[in-house]
Amino acid sequence: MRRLKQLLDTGNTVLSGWCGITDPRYLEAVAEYDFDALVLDMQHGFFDETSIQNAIATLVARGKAPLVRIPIQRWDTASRVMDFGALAVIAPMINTAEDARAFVSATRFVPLGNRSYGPRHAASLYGIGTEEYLSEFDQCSLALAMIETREAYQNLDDILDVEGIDGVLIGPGDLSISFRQNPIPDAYGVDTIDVVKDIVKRCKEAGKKTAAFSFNTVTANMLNGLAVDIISVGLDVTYLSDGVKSHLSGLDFR
Ligand code: 3PY
Ligand code: MG
Repeated sequence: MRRLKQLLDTGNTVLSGWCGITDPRYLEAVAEYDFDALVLDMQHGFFDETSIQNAIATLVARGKAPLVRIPIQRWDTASRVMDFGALAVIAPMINTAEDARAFVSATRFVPLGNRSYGPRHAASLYGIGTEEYLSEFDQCSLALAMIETREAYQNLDDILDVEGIDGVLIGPGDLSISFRQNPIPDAYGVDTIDVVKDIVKRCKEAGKKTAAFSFNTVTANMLNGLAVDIISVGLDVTYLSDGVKSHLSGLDFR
């Protein structure tokens, strides 16, 4: 539970994968690789309340930090996945300080928020008592607001000012869609790359953590050059398709 915080506090980049496929055997296979964390995606991925519990437990058993992206404005789910043991909740489409305050209210205990008491499962998952969990969890877990629209960018300082927001996760696809007003994304393209750099810079100035999604090692290395704290590389569909591709390439009969 404390490793994610330790990595972040010591300035180490957290390397994450990204999964929306819920089968535990599949997650076990991904968790064998050199990831510090995995994002479990309830927004565009297939996790429901049952599969997300199993997935979180699967990752905790393998020493990987479970980071959960909830569907848009599902504050009930934000609290529940923390009760299930998520170490970060990622809220998509946080566009205003009001959105950010609702997010904090669901993910923080008093006095910062109004998270309802129910920590027994998470505490036992991490092998600690509920009191220890309560005294530590607010320090060990992250509320990450996704900045992925022009409106969110315009309101960035107000969002960062909300106490209890630990940092942002940049969604490069939606950000480009919003800026270009074109449904075909151009992640990290010419229209938004300077915006991405500015988001990272302003977060750092505000003392908040930065996280971002990347598709491949080229964009991941670019993000590392910007000193982004949590970098996710690829997603389950590409892990699978690249694996299949590598199995089939080199056959001399196709
Ligand atoms: C985006 O790029 O919009 C994301 O949400 C990352 O998955
Ligand atoms: Mg998005």
